[in-house]
Amino acid sequence: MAASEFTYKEQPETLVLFDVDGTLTPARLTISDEVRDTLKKLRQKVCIGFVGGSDLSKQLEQLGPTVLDDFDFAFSENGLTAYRLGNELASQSFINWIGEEEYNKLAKFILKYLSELDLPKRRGTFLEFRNGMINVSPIGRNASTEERNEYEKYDKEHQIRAKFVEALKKEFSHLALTFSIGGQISFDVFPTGWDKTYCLQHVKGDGFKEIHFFGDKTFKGGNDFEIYTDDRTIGHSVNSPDDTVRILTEVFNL
Ligand code: M1P
Repeated sequence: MAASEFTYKEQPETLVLFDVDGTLTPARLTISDEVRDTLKKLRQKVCIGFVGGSDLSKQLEQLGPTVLDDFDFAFSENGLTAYRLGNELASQSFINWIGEEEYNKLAKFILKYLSELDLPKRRGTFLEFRNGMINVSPIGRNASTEERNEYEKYDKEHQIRAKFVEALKKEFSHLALTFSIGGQISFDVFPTGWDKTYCLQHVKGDGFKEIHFFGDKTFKGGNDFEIYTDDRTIGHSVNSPDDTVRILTEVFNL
């Protein structure tokens, strides 16, 4: 049975979850009025939530300052930071899981590897420490949109991130870590299983009969793959926010 807070909706037992970058917004940019209006209409019919790899501060920038009110569920860092109707839910942390000693070794290895890379440009924030993961960026998270696009091309050609991930996998094979290249300039590191399927445990108690997931990185190795292929979800693969709007309009008769 649907939770009482959702019974005003036409289909309170349906949840639709969205990836952020490439699905609701262009990579690292803001949501358009068209997507916002579509989500408003959709929310009258079903429950909606986002599940992003980034931390909440990025989603506040991209989806707007009222993001916690605009979605029934807000999942940052794959659900390691989680909100239901604006209230924060209990969660775990990466540092508690890995421990200071192993994290030190990991951070030292990463910083050394980064310092030895030949790159045309470097900006700032190469290692970002988050609640549920760390994020590693060879160019640095302060890169502008133009610098991001340049780096992405360079990375495709030189496989910087792919080689980095291979080196980390080799060095830290004793830890159950997953390395996920989800965006343009970085990769995420988190305990295996703490991918986007992690957020599904937060909606278990709400009695959903159907959970849809929309994402763009649904291919093997992409950070939407696990939740897109999970038995608990109906997956929709999209190639842009426009594509998301098109499919939503069709599937939910908006
Ligand atoms: O949401 C996808 C990814 O978005 C960002 O990636 P990048 O900065 O490389 O484009 C990051 O926040 C990353 O953690 C996240 O998985």
